[in-house]
Amino acid sequence: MKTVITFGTFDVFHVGHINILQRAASLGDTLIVGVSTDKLNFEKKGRNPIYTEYDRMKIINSLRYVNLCFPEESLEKKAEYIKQYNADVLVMGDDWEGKFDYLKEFCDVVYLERTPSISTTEIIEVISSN
Ligand code: C2G
Repeated sequence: MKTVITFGTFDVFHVGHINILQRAASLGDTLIVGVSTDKLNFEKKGRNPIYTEYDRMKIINSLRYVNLCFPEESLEKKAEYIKQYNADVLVMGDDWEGKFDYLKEFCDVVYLERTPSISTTEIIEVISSN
């Protein structure tokens, strides 16, 4: 049995998120998703997500190819989460290419291509300009 783990904010959930989660799930038998907390997001991006962490986790939890999701409290805790959940593979979008190679001592690290032409930031910009 192979366990895959991935992380993200998944704010204003869109098809790019679906695509990466589906591809991540297809790399193993179990998919575990760490969802960034509102606090972590504020530290990373200087703004709060549109959807709260509770709603973002509820959306991720409702996907049939996600087996479990948990709050990701710190970017630096990835090694801890990988060990805690016995993950065999870490999947990240290629916007993070190379950034998590140091975790290769704990599991395989795979970067998947992002879906072009869609992002939470662009969706927010389009909505607020209308
Ligand atoms: N993604 C994608 N294609 C897009 C947009 C996003 O494949 N068009 C992927 C990202 O590469 C990421 C996942 O969807 O793997 C979640 O994206 P974000 O919510 O933007 O994640 P981020 O804020 O980068 O958080 O510990 C790492 C962080 O939690 C990652």
